[in-house]
Amino acid sequence: MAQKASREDFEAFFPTLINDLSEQVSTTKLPANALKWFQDSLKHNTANGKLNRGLSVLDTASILLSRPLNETEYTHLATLGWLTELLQAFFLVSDDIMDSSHTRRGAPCWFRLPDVGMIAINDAFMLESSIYILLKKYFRDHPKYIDFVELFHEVSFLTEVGQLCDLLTAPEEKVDLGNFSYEKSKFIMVYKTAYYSFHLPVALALLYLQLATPGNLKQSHDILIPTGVYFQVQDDYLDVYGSPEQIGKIGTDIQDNKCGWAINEALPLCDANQRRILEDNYGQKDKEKEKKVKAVFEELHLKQRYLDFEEKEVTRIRDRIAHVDDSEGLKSAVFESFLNKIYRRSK
Ligand code: GPP
Ligand code: MG
Ligand code: MG
Ligand code: MG
Repeated sequence: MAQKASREDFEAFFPTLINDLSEQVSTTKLPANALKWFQDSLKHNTANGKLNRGLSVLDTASILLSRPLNETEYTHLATLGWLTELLQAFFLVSDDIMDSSHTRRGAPCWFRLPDVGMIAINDAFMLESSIYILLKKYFRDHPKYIDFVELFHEVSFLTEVGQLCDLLTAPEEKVDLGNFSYEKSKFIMVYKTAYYSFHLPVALALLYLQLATPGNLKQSHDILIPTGVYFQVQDDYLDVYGSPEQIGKIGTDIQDNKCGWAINEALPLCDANQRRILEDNYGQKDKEKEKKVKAVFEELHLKQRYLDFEEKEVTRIRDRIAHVDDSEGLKSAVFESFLNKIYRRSK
């Protein structure tokens, strides 16, 4: 029987990796304050998250093996899990600068800390580089070492493509709602979120266990990309409707002129008056204008439309999961486990 990874055990594992990275960076004989800075950045930027990506690497492997992991497997897979969390930390530190966000995981964004500022850009680079230092340390002799490296590089690139489109469809001071569409928002969601959040953890587990085949990677991709889009729709919904206490961050999408789920859901439903209100108030750094946009969303019953979307989409994904072909070692429980982690989430 598979075993669900414990969050506490997984968290308790991270200090080992901080030690490894500290040892590695100490070979440069860097000043003590710089070493401490790097350690603080590693801790702050990986703390208080949901850890869904990291835990999914462990859960996926245990499901694929149909048994609990042994000690070596746990060490290796927890390391791979933390590499997905380091990738996430790299993206979040950068994304918060680009989105002018204020809080993350219930605390000020890293770049908002008085002593940090734009040093955060270099910290983000170091979080990313840490992935490859640890990959080399633990997996240099693994038969799939180069596949791990390529997977991280490719998934990073795809995420950056998604982020580019997210930013380009949200120019500051140039609001043009005619520029938005459901197709654009879907593209952004697939690339900026789904690959690194969903495809990556499962692909890592498949590679580690040497079970990856072009067939099962494709199948898993075809389920996990729609799951990732569903997850980003939730993120966009919570940006507007979640409370900061609940989601750990203050929503910025309306003020940031983002081409996300809510505005794309609203646009085809608006009458001329509502459209004008959105044109006049969307995408401006002004709380009152943001409220006016939210009032139109309310009139259009976006909350209910979200709940309907969620049920329909989850039924569609579950149907795909039910048709998983397990002849190449894949198991539908891998995807169920992932979906259960996010279904009806409120944070
Ligand atoms: C989620 O966007 C996507 C990312 C965090 C990936 C960022 C990619 C980079 C290459 C930096 P979001 O802005 O909706 O996330 P959040 O709501 O958490 O700020
Ligand atoms: Mg953001
Ligand atoms: Mg963003
Ligand atoms: Mg968001």
